Amino acid sequence: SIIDPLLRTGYHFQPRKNWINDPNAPLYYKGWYHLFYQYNPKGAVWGNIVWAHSVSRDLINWMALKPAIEPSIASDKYGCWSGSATMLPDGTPTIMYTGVNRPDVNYQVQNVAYPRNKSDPLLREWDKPSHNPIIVPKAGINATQFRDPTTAWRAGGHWRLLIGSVTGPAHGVAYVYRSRDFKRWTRVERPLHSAATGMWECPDFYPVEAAGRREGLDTSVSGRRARKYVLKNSLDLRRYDYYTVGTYDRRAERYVPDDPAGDERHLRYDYGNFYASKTFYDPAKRRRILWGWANESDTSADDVAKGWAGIQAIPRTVWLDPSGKQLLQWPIEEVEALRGKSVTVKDRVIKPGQHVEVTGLQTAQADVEVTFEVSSLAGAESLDPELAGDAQRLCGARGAAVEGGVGPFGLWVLASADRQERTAVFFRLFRPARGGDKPVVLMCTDPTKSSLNPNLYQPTFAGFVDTDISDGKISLRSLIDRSVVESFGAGGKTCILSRVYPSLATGKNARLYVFNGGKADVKVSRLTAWEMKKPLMNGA
Ligand code: DQQ
Repeated sequence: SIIDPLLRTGYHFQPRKNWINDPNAPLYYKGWYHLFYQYNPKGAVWGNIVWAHSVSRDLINWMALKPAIEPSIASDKYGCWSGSATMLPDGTPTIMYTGVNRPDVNYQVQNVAYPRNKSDPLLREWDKPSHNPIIVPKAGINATQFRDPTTAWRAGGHWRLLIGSVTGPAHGVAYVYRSRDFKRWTRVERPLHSAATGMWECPDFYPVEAAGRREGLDTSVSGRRARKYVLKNSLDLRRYDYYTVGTYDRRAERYVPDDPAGDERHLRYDYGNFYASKTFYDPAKRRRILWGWANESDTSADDVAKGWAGIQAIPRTVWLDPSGKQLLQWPIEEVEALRGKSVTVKDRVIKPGQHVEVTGLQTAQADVEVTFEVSSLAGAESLDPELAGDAQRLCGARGAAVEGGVGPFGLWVLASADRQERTAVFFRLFRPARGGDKPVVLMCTDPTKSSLNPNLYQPTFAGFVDTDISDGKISLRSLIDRSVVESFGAGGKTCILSRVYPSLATGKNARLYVFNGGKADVKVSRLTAWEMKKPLMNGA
């Protein structure tokens, strides 16, 4: 079993102990970042859900406060589930969240809470006004699948918010509710959007700046700046978050994805372990920040033995890619303040079948940035048309240990000295698919050799990288944190978070390598690895 304290993360968000899941109502107020999250005060499995609360000056060093929202009224007596924050025009933050109001079935209603003392920058106390619940499921709505209100946005005298649900057997749906006074909410008959994906949990909906511009927009921004919107849903059935980019017609209260097949293509924030995510607008640095939850991949018996389960991914800045077709994501710049000792490798050619260790620093808790260069794409493998559209299956069939043409090349992280244990984060190139002219770039995380412990969930995670690799260059960044490997391909086009639990490659015994499992030379143009310090983490 896994009770090695060296597997506990160092700089990813975690409380001192117990179970955590969804990030809730992230917000910035009077110089402090707030994060609330789903939390079981009584143990390391899901249950007894309250809103735990932490505050930070920099989104990296965290101080735990007492839970902000706990069951206390009829409409949240059996659980305070996920929700979001909205800033009212006078600067008051409000929280809207789902309450479970029946013991026998998970009957869901929506509640609101206000800060008791607006002059407290830490927003320690929250009041639930007597007009709760503010939204209840009426006829035609599945009351047991009706939850996770979004941040509300305002235009033309009306507030609007979304609630995730399902209609019929399997249509994910985002209902729109409108209000003038934030108290009485009425449903707009037609939902904002829906698709045949199963239940939509934790919807998120926000405007983005013009393609390629990194600046974020407040959720209520309208007019010319808010030409494009992002709609994200968390798929209960598949346990991942997907999004589309599209346009929002405020009058009709409808959202239309730009890509008509967007709801089938399933662009994901992250192709690994990342769920129930939520963004917020940070007015201090004018950016939109994404929080997402990563659960454990060990057994729940292990979680009980460890006394903790679940982390939040490193907050990511999100913005629209220059192509306008997808988002880019990058770890918030503040994480770089944790960088300590570093080692740089330059212009190092890795021959076919070779691996090179990056020595001179500890890498159990590290940040690695690397740029690879392949001299020729001529030897790239051809793509099996059966697998061409399915990154996950493609990588499952051609994992890190399967020799390729150009690639697999990348990093072995959290590796033991004998490399028996290693987690591979890598790229593999394929000749252009039929009809295409660009080589197909696959990014994978292969944890199948990550641990000698046999009782782990070790799925291979993969996504395609929509990048022009004609100059032969591609970059990779990995945030390594003891039992987390969080990777960003091609400047944040494709991201993969994976949980691994080495038995040998822990603490000082964790090593870092660059490997090349293809038939063509690969050059490391530049690699820098930094040891990462431990921030203040909720008193742990
Ligand atoms: N988790 C919450 C729900 C949400 C789900 C309950 C997503 O509100 O739909 O803990 O992980």
